[in-house]
Amino acid sequence: MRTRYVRANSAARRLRGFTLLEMALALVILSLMMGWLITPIRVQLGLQKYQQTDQRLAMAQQALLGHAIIYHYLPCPDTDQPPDGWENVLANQSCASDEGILPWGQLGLAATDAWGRFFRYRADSTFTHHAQWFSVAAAENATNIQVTGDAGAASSNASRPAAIILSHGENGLGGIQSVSGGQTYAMAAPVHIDEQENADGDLAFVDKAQQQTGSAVFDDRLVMLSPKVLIQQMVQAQRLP
Ligand SMILES: [Ca+2]
Ligand SMILES: [Ca+2]
Repeated sequence: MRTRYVRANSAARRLRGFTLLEMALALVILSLMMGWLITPIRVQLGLQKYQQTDQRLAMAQQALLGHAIIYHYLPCPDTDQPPDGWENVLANQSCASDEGILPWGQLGLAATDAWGRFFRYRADSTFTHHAQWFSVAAAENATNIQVTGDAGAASSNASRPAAIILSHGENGLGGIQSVSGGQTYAMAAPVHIDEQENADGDLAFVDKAQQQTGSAVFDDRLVMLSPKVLIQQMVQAQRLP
């Protein structure tokens, strides 16, 4: 009787031990599988946000063209703090500043990129005066804004757009974050030299593929409005001679 009891007891213990080992193994396998699954999902979500941001930038570009065709000038940047989505124009009909936030409300666009940060917008003053409309000659000679592939390469073949719209990318550095309830806060300053160029408020910008230099990341997204395209569209719409 006693022997049988001991045998049965040890068999039960062995069974219990085996089950625990199995459970541990199952947990290890499960956590590995979760890791494999979650990583691609994370990558996919990241890509989706870039795609969404690129779409919004393309729509903003079209909206600027449409605005120029209707009103004969580009809108001024929104320079309110916090931004309200509407341009800031001075009494003399010029812009309060050539650079600020894209006036999304006025253009009927989404307020921010896919990460919830407002789009930076700079327009050449040639194209933004609300009373003195630009001529074809003035548009062709507008060379204020310079977009290059890398900072410091401004002398070699810079593009000279009429305006640029910029998303500060996934890291958002140099941008303004929109928080629900109308709250906003400034993001930290950029680390990458070319992101610094995009956030310093001057006439030079950098447009290139994502890049990591040490711990500094370049992930900005930029679209330009070409003066040529602008003139072409306005002539077609009979808004320019
Ligand atoms: Ca960035
Ligand atoms: Ca700059």
